[in-house]
Amino acid sequence: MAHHQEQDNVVLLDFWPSSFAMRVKIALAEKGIAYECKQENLQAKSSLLLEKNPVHKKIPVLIHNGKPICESLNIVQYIDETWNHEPLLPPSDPYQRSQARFWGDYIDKNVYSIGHKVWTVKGKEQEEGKKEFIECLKRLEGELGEKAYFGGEKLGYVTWTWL
Ligand SMILES: N[C@@H](CCC(=O)N[C@@H](CS)C(=O)NCC(=O)O)C(=O)O
Repeated sequence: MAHHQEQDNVVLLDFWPSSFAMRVKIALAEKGIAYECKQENLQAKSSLLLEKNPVHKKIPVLIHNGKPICESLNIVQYIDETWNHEPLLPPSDPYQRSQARFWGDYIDKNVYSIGHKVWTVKGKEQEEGKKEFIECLKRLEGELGEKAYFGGEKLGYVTWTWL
C-alpha cells in the first residue's frame, strides 16, 4: 500500500554510502512513502543543499513540500509523526520512546566516531579504537538481547547500517 498523498512532495538529499541517510531511507521505505532521491557530491555541494541545510551543510536533508528537515534522527521522528501508520517510536509509551531515543543517540555519539577512528588512524591509537569499538558493539548486543530488533519484535527507530 502506498501512503503517498497527491499533495506531498518529498525529496531526499542523499549520499548513497551514508549511514545517516540510510536510516532515513529505511524509515521512508517502512512507511511506504514515495520520494525523489537526489545524490549529492560532498566535494561540490549543490546550491539546493546549501540553501536547505545552511547550518551544517550535510546530508541527509528531507524536503517535504519545500520545507527542509535536517539531522537524520530528527528526520526519522518527523517522518514518524507525519505519516503515523506503522509507528517507529511506540506511540503510547513515553518510557519506551525515551529508550529508543537514548540508543539512537548512543549510536550517533559512539558507533560512528569510534568506527571512523579505527579507519583513519594507525598504530596504538587504532588498537585503542578497536577495543572501544568492540566495547560499543557489546553494549549494543547487550541491549538487543534476544529481541529481533531494538525496542522489540518490529523494526523501529533504532537502526544502523555499515556498508
Ligand atoms: N548528525 C548528522 C550527520 C550527517 C553527516 O555526517 N553527513 C555527512 C555524510 S555521511 C556529510 O554530509 N558530510 C559533509 C560535510 O561534512 O561536509 C545527521 O545525523 O544527519
